[in-house]
Amino acid sequence: MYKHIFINQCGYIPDMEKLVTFNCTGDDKPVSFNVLKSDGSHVYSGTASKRVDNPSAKEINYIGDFSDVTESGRYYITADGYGESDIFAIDSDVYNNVFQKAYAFFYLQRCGCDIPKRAGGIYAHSACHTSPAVIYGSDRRKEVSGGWHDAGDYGRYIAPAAMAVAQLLYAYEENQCLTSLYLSPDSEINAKKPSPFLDEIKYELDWMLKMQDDDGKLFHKVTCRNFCGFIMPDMEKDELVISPASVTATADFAAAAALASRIYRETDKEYSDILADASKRAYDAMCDMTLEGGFKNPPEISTGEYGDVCDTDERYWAAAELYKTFGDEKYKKDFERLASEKIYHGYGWEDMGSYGNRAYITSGYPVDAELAKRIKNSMIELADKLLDNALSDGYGTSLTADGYIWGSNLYAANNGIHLYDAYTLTGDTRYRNAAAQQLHYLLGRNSMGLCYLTGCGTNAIKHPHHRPSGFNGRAMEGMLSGGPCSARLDEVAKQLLTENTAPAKAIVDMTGSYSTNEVTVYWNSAFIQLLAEIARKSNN
Ligand code: G3I
Ligand code: 9MR
Ligand code: ZN
Repeated sequence: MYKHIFINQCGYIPDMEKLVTFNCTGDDKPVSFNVLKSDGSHVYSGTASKRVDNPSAKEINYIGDFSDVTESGRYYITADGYGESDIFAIDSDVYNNVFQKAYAFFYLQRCGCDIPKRAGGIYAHSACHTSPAVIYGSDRRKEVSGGWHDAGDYGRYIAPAAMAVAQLLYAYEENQCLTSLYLSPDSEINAKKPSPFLDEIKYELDWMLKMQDDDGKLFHKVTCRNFCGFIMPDMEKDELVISPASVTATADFAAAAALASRIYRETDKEYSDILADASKRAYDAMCDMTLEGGFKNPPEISTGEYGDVCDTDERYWAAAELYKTFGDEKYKKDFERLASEKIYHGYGWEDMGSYGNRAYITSGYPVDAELAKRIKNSMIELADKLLDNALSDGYGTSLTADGYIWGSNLYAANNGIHLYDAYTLTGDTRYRNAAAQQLHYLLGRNSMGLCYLTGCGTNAIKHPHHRPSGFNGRAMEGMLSGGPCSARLDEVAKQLLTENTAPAKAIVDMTGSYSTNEVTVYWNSAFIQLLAEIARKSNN
């Protein structure tokens, strides 16, 4: 049955703001609705009177508020002429299972080791991509096994890896109540110190360390020359090639390793020192590097490019992060010089300024108070724009109609993080509420009525562009789909979507649609960081 009532299918923490969206297909007037317990007993009546003309979904929406329902239980919402919503739960631990699944994904993306049947189930495989890779343009070979497969493909790329590591470490810093609940699908990992959560991130960092050349630079990526078919990772036997070093990879690694060095310092001094040394060597190498126009795929290589014409925000992040960890004056000077020209923002793989802002304004070493203030104001200004968007959207998303680009769900999640930053800076709960709305959007309160995280909620994505899922005919659980992309950039999207398709509905839940329905480790990391922030106990 077609749905007209939209909520977060994974549910709500009791004292959260709870909003429901009605897609008006009949009379354009406020909607009287009821909240019922799953046994049919009535608990609440309300009227959805906030009317929104929604150009992103090409709908008229009415928004209702049922925040007053706070008792733990299972519920659904009904309204005359609109039918029934999905069943959802209200409970303080409602996101624990969602978190567990979304994080177990990283273990299942591991490259270069056996994923045994007892841990991987149908996604088990033997150690993949273990042969030494040839360095592009040379006869040299290098052992670079390990790390996570990036996405639906089996490439391993440094820029998005650095982003994922940073976001997961932030999640750890911000909500250890949640991250300490994590249990790896591989029970042997659960004995690892200090925690299975940090052990998973170390798996990626160990690989990133191998991607550093003797001169301190970071190779951009390691992949086969082309994407393989829909096979399991241990079936991809083509030669591995290491692409040339790039400024973005080198700067991103310097930054992520500095951040990690700080966090592992408390629990594993030796590892922290290894990361510190590698970080500083990468930073020094970066200072002497330029790469006009950014990394471009060599002609023989057609895997993900992760090109980026501007590497200043990566240098900016590196300078701030190394200053926060090591305190050397030169990093401070570098950051302040770049920040005096422009304050950058972004938690993406391409725009990374926000990581730098975060490091600088939370540094334990002395900072320029006036600059720190300007950065904070700029962060709040960005959040104000996002808050405005969220309040004017029928589903509370911060995306505007032109924001449904490749990986739009990443931008929804990251905007939630920007909003949460403003909450941290000001204590104004409007920002936190709007941040939470981004989570609700991803988990079902959207015009597709889809839970964009596989294996969760009542109506989740079932056919993501993900090779192990496609090969087995069953979606791995806990993966965030890229989400609506109105540009129609793959054959399936071209065939099934039209120019008239509403931007927020430009998604095809079919394996072939990589531009709307792929998954990546860095979309999941954004989701996990947002979840960790929203589920913080100190919020409640
Ligand atoms: O930066 C521009 C922005 O200025 C403009 O307003 C906007 C409007 O179109 O586009 C922005 O560029 C987008 C770019 O990502 C940066 O975010 C492009 O449209 C968009 O097509 C591009 O998509 C990237 C895609 O690769 C194609 O290059 C995705 O972000 C990126 O996640 C994806 O990465 C792939 C890897 O290559 C291979 N592995 C899977 C992975 C996920 O699909
Ligand atoms: O599977 C690939 C996916 O990870 C990438 O994001 C996407 C865009 O670069 O490309 C996918 O691979 C497709 C290739 O580009 C064209 N032939 C079909 C491949 C998917 O089966
Ligand atoms: Zn592999």
